[in-house]
Amino acid sequence: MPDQESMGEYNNRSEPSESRTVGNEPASEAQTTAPLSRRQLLKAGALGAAALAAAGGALARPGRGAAQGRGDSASPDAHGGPAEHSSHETMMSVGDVEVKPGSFDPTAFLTHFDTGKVSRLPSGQTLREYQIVAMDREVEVAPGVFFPAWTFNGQVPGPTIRCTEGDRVRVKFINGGSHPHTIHFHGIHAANMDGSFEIIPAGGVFTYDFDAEPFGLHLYHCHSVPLKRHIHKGLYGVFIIDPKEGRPQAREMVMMMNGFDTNFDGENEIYAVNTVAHHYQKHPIPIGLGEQVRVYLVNITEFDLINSFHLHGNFFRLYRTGTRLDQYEFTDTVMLCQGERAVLEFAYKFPGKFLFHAHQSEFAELGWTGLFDVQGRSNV
Ligand SMILES: [Cu+2]
Repeated sequence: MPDQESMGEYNNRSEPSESRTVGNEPASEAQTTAPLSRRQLLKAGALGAAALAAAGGALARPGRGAAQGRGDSASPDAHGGPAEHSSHETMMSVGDVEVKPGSFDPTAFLTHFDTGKVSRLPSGQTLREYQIVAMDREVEVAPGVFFPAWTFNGQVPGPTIRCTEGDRVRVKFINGGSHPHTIHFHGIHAANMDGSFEIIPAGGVFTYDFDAEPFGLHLYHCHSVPLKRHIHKGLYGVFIIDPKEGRPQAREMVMMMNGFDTNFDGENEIYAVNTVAHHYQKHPIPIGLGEQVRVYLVNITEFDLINSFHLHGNFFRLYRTGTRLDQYEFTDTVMLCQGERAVLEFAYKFPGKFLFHAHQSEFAELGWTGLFDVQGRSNV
């Protein structure tokens, strides 16, 4: 939900390189397509890549997705008309974001945890060292839709940092980006390790050094101003502090709910968990029948007040912020404000494909939808 007054200032910033062109495409080409709001896009009933690209305005780039898009959704005058497609077709973007060597793979990200370089301090305390480099990088957030992101280690979200309560965490931050950035970790630490005031200029280096506490599911993000810009550009990641006694055995995965304002109008045109719209709908997450699953769910979505997660055919144990092991809620939907997070635990009783998605229908249709593929023979 944009704040018109502040968004005016936001939109007026003078950075033609990112608001008018992508790569080598001149602004004049991009401007031949009238920008569509995300609501106009939904009215059109088409989430083909070409329609998304049109909504992205300057960010549209002809490619696999656009080439595979239906001709009618590619035509600008089709957008205002009635929906002509079946609901199955309109629920998902057309085409796929190809995972190439070195590019972001949401499937790999889902279960990748960076536990750092481990050593022991003279005191006996475990030391975990990490390196995070801020860099500008274009990210394909839907087929043919490229977002000029600011990233941690070249990916959005940044790497999932994981440690155990009581560890010493040392993060060397190198600002290889084109703007001043910081890393603000959620947690209990000294004021000068908070990443709020020590802004690191482009080319600068800073080492964050603190004890990991409290255990739970946290996050980190840039805290330079304007904050909403630095966050929505992609400078965020998940920060997990495990309890010393651990959590029960489970198949673990990280889901960061995010969105992308691809035409810089102060609203998101694309929604996802882990950046790529509909990725887990096109590439369902396989889990075993009866297998214990743990989802580390974090909401970083900018511009919208809340985001949510709804699980089909099941209920989950909900541990808010993951800071208590003995207290949970049993539900099938959770709503989180920006920066809020929750640990979700469940196991499936029936095999088959089950949706999970934002319970805001609009977010779900603009990319925030996935599938669990529950594999196994039912004995129920
Ligand atoms: Cu920043």
